[in-house]
Amino acid sequence: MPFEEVTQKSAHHPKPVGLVLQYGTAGFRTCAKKLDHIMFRMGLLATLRSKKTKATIGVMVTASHNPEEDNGVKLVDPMGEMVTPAWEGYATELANAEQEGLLPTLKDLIEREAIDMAQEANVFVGKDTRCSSESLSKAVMDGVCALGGHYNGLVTTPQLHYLVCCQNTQGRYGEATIKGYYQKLSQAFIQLTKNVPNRTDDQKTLLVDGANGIGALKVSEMETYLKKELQLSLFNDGSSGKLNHLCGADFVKVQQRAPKGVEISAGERCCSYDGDADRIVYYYTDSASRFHLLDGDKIATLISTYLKDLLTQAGLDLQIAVVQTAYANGSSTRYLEDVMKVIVRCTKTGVKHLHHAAQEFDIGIYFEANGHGTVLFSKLAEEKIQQLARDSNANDERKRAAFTLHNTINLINQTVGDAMSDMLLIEAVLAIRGMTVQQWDAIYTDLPNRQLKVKVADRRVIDTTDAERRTVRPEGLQEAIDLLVKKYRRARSFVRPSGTEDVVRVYAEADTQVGLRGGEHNLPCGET
Ligand code: 16G
Ligand code: ZN
Repeated sequence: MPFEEVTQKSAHHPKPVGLVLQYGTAGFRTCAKKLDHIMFRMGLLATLRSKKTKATIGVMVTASHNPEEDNGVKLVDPMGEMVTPAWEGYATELANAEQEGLLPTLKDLIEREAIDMAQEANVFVGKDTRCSSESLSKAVMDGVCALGGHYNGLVTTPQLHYLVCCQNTQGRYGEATIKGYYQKLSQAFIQLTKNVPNRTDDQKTLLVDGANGIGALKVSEMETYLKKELQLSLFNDGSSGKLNHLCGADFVKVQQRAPKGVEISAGERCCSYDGDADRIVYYYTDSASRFHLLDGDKIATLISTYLKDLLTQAGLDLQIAVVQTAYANGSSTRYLEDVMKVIVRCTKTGVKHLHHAAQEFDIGIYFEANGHGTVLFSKLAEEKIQQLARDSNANDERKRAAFTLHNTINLINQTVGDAMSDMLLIEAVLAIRGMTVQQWDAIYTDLPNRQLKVKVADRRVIDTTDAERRTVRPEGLQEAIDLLVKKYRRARSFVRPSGTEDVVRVYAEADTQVGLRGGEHNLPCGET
C-alpha cells in the first residue's frame, strides 16, 4: 500500500480529536456529520480485508431505519455475510486511532493479519438515498481508490450483499449486476405463480410503503421485470416525503399503526420497507378500521408452514428450524414448537447471530420480529432438491414439489434479509396457498406487547445472558422483573442495552392488554 498516499488523503478526512465510536450491531451508525473519517478508514479496511480474503468485499453506506440526519457504514464479507468479530474489532481500532496514530495502527493490523500487500484488492461500495450518502461514499472510495475499488452507486443493502456474493462465486449464485438481481428474482416469482389458477387482480395487487428510501426506487425498477404478475401501488416513494419519517417498517412495527401517506382500504394487503430495504412488515386494516400487523414472526410462520408442506410432498427428509430473538412474540414460538413441531432457536439480537444459527440446519428460517430475515438452505438441502427435480423415477407430485422448492430457493436472497425478495416470497406463498392476508393473520394471535426505551447514565451496567432474555447485572434487577412477571398469565419481560442507540430497551408481553398495563409499571402504548 502506498502509505504516503494514505497519510496524504487521510488529511482530507481528519478525525475529530477524542471522538470514540464503536463498530456495533450493524456497523458504525451515528449523526452523519461525525462520519467522514470513519468512511475513509472503512475504505482502507475493506481494501485490506479484500487482500486478506483474496475476494471482493462490500461497503454499504446507510443508517437503515434511522432518521435522515444519521448515517452509517458496514462491511460485507465475501459470501455476502457480515464481517467477522475480529475484523469488527479492527474496524473499531482503526476508527478511533487519532490522526497521527492511523498509520501505525494500519501497519500493525497488516502485520497481525500477515496481509500480502502485493495482492490485488476489489471493493464494491453501495449507498442509500440519504443526502449525506453521496459525500460519505466518496470518502469510502478515497480510502479504497489507491488500491482498485469499484463504485456501485445507489443500491439497497441486500442488493450489495447479493452483488458481493455473486462476484465471489463466479456467477454461480447469479449474475453480479443489478439487472441480474431483478432477473433472478422475477423469473423465480413468475415460475412459482404462473400455474396458480384464477389469480384475481386483488390478489395481484399490493400496496408498498417505500419509507421514502432506496427501496422505493429499486422496487419500481424491478416492477417491469414482473410482467404484471404483481402490481404494486407505491407510496412514500421519496418524491416529497422525508426518509423514515412517520413511515417505513420500523415506524409501523413499533407504533403498531399504518404509515403516513398510504391510502388503505379495509382488507387491502400492504407492506412497509425500512430505509435500506432489508426489513419488511405486512399489515391491513379490517372493516372496523382496526390495524393488524404481520411482523417478522408471522412471516417466519408463513414461510416455514409452506416449506414444511413442500418437503412432505417431496418426501425429503430435511431438518427445518426457525431462529428468533427474545423479541419474538410468545404466541409465535408456541405455535412453531407445539403445532408445527419445528425446532426453534433463540439468539441475541442482530442479523449476524441469527444468520449464524440458521446455518446449522438443512433449512434455517430466521426472522427478527422487526421484519429482518431470510431462509438459508444448506448445500446438502439444495443438492437433494436438485436431484429429485431431475429424478426420472420420482412421481409427479414429488417432482412438482421439488421444482417449486427449486424456484423458491432462487427467489430468496440467502445472503441477508431482503425486503424485495421477502415480499416476492410472501406474495408467491399467499398465491400458491390461495390465502388472504386475514387467513395468514389468523394462523395464531399475537400476545399484546409493548416496547419502550429508557435513557440511563450508562447502559453498559446492564449485562444479559440466555440470548438477552435475562439480566445478570445489576444485582437484583432480574429478581424484580421476575416478581412482576409472575403476576400475569403468559407474561414475559426483559431489558437489554441497545446496540445501536444510547438507550436501554424494555419489552413486555402478557395474555391481555390489561395484564400488560397492570400495576404501577404501565408501559405506554406505542412508546419506543
Ligand atoms: C440493527 C440490526 C438488527 C437489530 C437492530 C437492533 C443488522 C443488520 N441490523 O438494526 O438486526 O434488530 O440493530 O437494534 O444486524 P438495538 O440493539 O438498538 O435494539
Ligand atoms: Zn435496514
